[in-house]
Amino acid sequence: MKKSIVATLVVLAFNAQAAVNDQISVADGFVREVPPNQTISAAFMTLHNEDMNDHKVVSASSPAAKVVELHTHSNDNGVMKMRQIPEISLPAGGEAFLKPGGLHIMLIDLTGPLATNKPVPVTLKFEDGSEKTVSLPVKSVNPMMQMQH
Ligand SMILES: [Cu+2]
Repeated sequence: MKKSIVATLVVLAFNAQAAVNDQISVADGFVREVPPNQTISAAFMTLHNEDMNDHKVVSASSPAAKVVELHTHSNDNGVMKMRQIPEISLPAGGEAFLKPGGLHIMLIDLTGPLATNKPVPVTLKFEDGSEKTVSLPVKSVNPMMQMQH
């Protein structure tokens, strides 16, 4: 009897430590509205790591796009360029800001037109394999913030 209680506590403690998706909260998420003939878009959000350990997003997926990549922007001789990155760092107790002109989740080969009344599900995968799916509204973004791919 006592043994099984100990075993249960060990399992609970392990679970509490293991699931990164429970430590990460998502706010202010949206997907950029694009013209119906455009096949790429991007998702933006603020990720807050409530844990005392560093974590990271290692990949993302969405039924709205055939290819989903983690991207950032870099200034290449005055020209802002996007590039794929292997992960998005989530510092302990800190935030990662995914916003136009910075980090973003690239939606490539959209499977259909985006609609402002149809939220887009985006699934984030963390380094422990746990996942978090958020439903993001489609919003228009200042055209000046459009970036060349
Ligand atoms: Cu991009």
